[in-house]
Amino acid sequence: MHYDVIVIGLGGMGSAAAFHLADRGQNVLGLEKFTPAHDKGSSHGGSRIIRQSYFEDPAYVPLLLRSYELWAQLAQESGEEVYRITGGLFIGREDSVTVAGSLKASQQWSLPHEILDAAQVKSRFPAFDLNDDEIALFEAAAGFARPELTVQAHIDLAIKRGATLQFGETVLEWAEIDGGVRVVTDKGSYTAGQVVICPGAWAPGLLEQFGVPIVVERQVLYWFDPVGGTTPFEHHPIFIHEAADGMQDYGFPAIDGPDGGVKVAFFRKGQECTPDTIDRTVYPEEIEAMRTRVSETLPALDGDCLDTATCMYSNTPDEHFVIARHPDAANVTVACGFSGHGFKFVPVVGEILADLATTGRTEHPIALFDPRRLVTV
Ligand code: PYC
Repeated sequence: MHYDVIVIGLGGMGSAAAFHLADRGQNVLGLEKFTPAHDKGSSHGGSRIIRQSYFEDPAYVPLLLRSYELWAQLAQESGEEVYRITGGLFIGREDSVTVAGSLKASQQWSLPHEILDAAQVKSRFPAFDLNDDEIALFEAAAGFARPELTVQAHIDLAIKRGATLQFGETVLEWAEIDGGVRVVTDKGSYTAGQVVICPGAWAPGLLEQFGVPIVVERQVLYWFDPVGGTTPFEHHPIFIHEAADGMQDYGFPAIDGPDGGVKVAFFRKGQECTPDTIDRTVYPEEIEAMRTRVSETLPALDGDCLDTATCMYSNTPDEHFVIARHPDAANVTVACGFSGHGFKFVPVVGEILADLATTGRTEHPIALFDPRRLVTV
């Protein structure tokens, strides 16, 4: 069967691309090896931080501003709370990447923000207990997205716009053919004028000749029962805290009620893995290390660990994304290497991928994501 565009992988990025393509009237086939909004990759775990004062690089800010517009549209059209604004604290020493980088992006793009010292943080958000040499940038526009609801919303809306989305179907190979691309799966063979590949942690296998070195990393998510109950955590900002050793931990309000606990994690502290070799067991010493670290900043999180989950990051060497037409395959567009900070961009990446697949270009500033900066073969 022939389509305008085939989207391979219907996680966060692929489901958004399928929606934006179908919204433009493209005849879309989406292929996903697992079930809708599954928990085997990188788009699950109940929550993902959204923020604009982007310490990774101010160049991301225009994309974030557009993403926020699209988050609002997605919430409106799906009727789901796909995101919530809670405010966010970015905590560390004044010269830490987290604080200095957030401030740089805020100032460069005139984003509303406040700088709070440890006492001001404690007075505004009593659950926090910062070291005296730590400060925080508070961004009122920060909050969290709901990954599973977001993926499902994009899937539902793509289908509503006429896309054909097939689950439980594994792509075995793709190859350029005259005027397009052939995609072979374990169930069939399809052709299209264009293919968009959103492989997530499967990038190293599916994009072997691409030459972009992506390292897949196991990540653990933890839900702690706060000592004294969840009430102080219910209307709480999201946070990212950078300790003196440079390691970042992050967390969310208590968003799943009194029995759900408070979700926290380390931002990058994982072991290299593949989707086939990832160890899904979470060990007591990992839970202890997380509890020790997070309770330095939030003493009440010294309580029981109620739940854990694992997921995967797909890291590029510079931790910037890869979004581009494939350098050697004119009818193929690729989005990968989101390096653990991509989910907040899901709506705008869907729009960019639809631009690239339909016109070969985009007005969005994506020079930072050019794979040629990384190609090793
Ligand atoms: O994407 O903002 C983010 C983030 C922070 C920690 C993990 N992901």
